[in-house]
Amino acid sequence: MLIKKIAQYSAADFAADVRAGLGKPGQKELPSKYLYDEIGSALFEVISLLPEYGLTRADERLLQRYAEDMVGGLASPLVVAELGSGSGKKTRWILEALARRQRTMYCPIEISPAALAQCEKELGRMDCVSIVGYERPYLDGLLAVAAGRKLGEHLLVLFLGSTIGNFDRPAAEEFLGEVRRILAPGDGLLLGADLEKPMPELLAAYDDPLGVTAAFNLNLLARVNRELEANFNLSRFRHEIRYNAEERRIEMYLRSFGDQTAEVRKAGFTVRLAEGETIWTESSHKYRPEEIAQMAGRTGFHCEAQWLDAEWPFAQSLLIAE
Ligand code: AVI
Repeated sequence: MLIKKIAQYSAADFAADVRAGLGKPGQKELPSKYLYDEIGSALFEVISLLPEYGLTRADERLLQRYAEDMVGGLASPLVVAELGSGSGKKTRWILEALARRQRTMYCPIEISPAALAQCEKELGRMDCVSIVGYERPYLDGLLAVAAGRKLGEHLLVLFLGSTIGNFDRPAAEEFLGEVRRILAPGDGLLLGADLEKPMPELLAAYDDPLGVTAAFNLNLLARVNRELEANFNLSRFRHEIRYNAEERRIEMYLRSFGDQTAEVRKAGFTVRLAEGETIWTESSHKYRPEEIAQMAGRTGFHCEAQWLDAEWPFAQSLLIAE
C-alpha cells in the first residue's frame, strides 16, 4: 500500500488541547479524538468484541448482508474513500461486492499509522483492489482523494462504526455539510449510526464488567502522562458513564477520588481536581433513522436507502449528493 503522509496531531496541539480542556471553568474536558493512540485503538478493538457492546457487530452484520444492495446502484468507475478505516475488517464486504464488478481503488484515511498498517494487512491482498492510504485528518484526506480523481470517476465515502455519534449533533451536521462540499453530485456517502435503545443496554455497553471501557477511558490520562510528562495518579480516578436523555447520548467521564493535583510538565501547567470532580472525555449520540434522513436533506444529500439491524438497533444510510 502506498501511504501519503502529513504530520499527525503534533505534541504542541495535544498540549494546547489538554491545557484548554483541563483549564476550562466549570466542567473539565479532554477531547475524545485523543483516546485513540496505539493502546487506545487496541482497547477499542477489544471493546468491539465484548458481548455487551453490540455496535460493531451490528455495523458488520449490515455490511456483510447488504453490501451488494448498497453498491448495486452506484455509478462506476468508483473510488472508495473511508474516513477512519480502523482495522479495515468490515470494509472487506463492500470492496468484495465492488471488485466483482470492477477494479476498485480504496483510499483509507486514518490519523493512526498503526490502524493503516492493520488495514493493509487485512485488505492488502484482495484481487482487483488497489489501496492508497492517507495518514491525515478526515477532511484533509478526503480533499486529497477528491483532488486526485480522474475525469468520470465517482466517489463513495464510507463513514462507518457510528463515529458520527462522537460529534455533538450540530457538529455532526456541519461535518456532513463539509463532506458534501468536497463531493460532486451523484457521489455517495455510506453513513453508519448507532440508534436509540433502552438505557440499561446502553449503560452496560459503555460500562462493561471486564473493565475494558474503563481502561480505554483511563488510557487518555495515561497518554497525557506518557506524552506530556504529566503525573496523574490513575488509581485515583474512576470511569463513569451517564445517559443524558435530553441530548440522547452516552457521556463518559473520569471522576476524581479525593482532592488532587497533577503537573502536566510539557504543557506548562498544574491542574487541581476536587473530590468527586469529573473530566468529560467522550459523548456518544444515539440517532433515530428519520433524523439521519432529515440531516442528509439539510446538508445537500438525499437518503437513497437505509438498512437497519434488528438485533442491535443500528442504521446504515446511503446518502447521495444532490
Ligand atoms: C468509536 N465510537 C463510535 C465508539 C462509541 O461507541 O461511541 C467509542 C467508544 N467509546 C466507548 N466505547 C466505545
